[in-house]
Amino acid sequence: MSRDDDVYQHYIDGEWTDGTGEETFTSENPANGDELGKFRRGTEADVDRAVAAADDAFEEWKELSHIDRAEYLWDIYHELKERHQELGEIVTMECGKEISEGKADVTEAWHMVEWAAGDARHPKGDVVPSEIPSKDAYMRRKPRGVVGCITPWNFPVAIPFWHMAVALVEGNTVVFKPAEQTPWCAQILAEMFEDAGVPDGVFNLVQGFGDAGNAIVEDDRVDTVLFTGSAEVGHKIASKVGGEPGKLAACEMGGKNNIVVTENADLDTAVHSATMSSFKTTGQRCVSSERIVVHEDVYDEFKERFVENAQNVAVGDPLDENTFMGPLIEPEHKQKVSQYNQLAKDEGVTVLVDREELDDSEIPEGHEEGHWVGPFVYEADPHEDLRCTHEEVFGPHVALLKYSGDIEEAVDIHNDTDYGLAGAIISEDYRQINYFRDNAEIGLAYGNLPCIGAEVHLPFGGVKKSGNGYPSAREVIEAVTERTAWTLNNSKDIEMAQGLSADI
Ligand code: UN1
Repeated sequence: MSRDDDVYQHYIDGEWTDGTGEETFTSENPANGDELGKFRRGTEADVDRAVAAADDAFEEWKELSHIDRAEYLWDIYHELKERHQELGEIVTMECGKEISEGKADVTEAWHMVEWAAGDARHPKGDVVPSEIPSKDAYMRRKPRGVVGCITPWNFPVAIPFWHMAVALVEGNTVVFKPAEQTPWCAQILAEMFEDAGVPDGVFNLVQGFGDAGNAIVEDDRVDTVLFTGSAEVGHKIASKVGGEPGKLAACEMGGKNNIVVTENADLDTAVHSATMSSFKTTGQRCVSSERIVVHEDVYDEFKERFVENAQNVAVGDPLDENTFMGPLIEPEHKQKVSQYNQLAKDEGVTVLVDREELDDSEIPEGHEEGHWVGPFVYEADPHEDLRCTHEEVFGPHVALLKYSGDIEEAVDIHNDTDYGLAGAIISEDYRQINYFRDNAEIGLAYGNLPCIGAEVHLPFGGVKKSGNGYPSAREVIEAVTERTAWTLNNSKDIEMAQGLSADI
């Protein structure tokens, strides 16, 4: 039972529990305001119990083989696949992404599980020739211990598995604090861990807010903190944990991502890629694009076609397959997006599309309480230091920035933000494409594609303000394992590297 008195509980040490707090909170469907469930709000004491359970469980869990640990995850993999439609709809109901995205979230989760569990059958570690022929040297990985996973609402199934799947297969135990906007999805994941028979304490769920997340970050028994979310919170976590010897944080944060469209770009590809990058998930991906940098030779045609798309993309019920954009996640976020739209106007940009307030006729019946907003598109001078073109909005708020020079100028404009997560170039000239690949300051770079839709077996992370290690996908192994450099002497003589004398 994950519920008592209609309030969902935490999952700690293999048990569903109310925890110590009195407070509860509700999850609401952002498309219509319907209540989806009531949840216990976790306290520092609940985190303390969860970390203690994870710490105890680590001793036995780390002794299992990778293959045995992966067995539990294969069960979850099958369940994710079997329940694809149902879970996709739950993702859509809880976070408002249109249904194909809700289902893709679940698919991405099982891809991550498949990657991590499949990897258990691949011997890992490097055999490195020693400079002394009688010595063998190699690198062994060991789990770090307790891993705290703090995840965002916009990929409520995929990102928890980005964090947890590799961590668990490598032998770590986990304390999971999901975003307070999507506790229902987290609850279902916890039930999957219970159903799979994962040993008590290996996986723990504490529902709640920032204070619970902070308790994870501050707990000395937590060895690694994995965080995906806002730059503001990520920077605090990185600096707090960075000050503690032996503890590690890997944080993946936001972006102010660009699409560069050069003078020889295929405009069908350009308009298609920019529309997807800017408006899928209603702009609420950390890889969403809010800046389109377009060469003057193709600017007018690109603008006309992109504006037409922005005026016409279907905003509406995310469970309807014809919808392109669902609602924003919550009223506070709608207010933030609206403030940035106003800021752009105050900063003197030329507004091209303003669908911030949708017509009543666009709002589906029964969805009047949704947090609706449509695209907002404007043109601005790329060389002006405007807040609206440099700060992350996390919404369908897009600047068209015209340039007239060569690819170097386009990439300079591209790099002129504090962030460095994702970006794309649309060009038919391989020299321009290669220049972008080598000089764009980002972790995820795409050619002739949208800048969304990364695959789990590639590294996922950014540079500058966007990243501080990789809490996800393929590279997460670096954050959840220790490396031991092991050197064994096969001779009776002791011979040292670097010509160091072994005489005593
Ligand atoms: C995020 O942007 O918040 O690359 C995560 C993508 C997805 C993950 C996005 N695979 O669009």
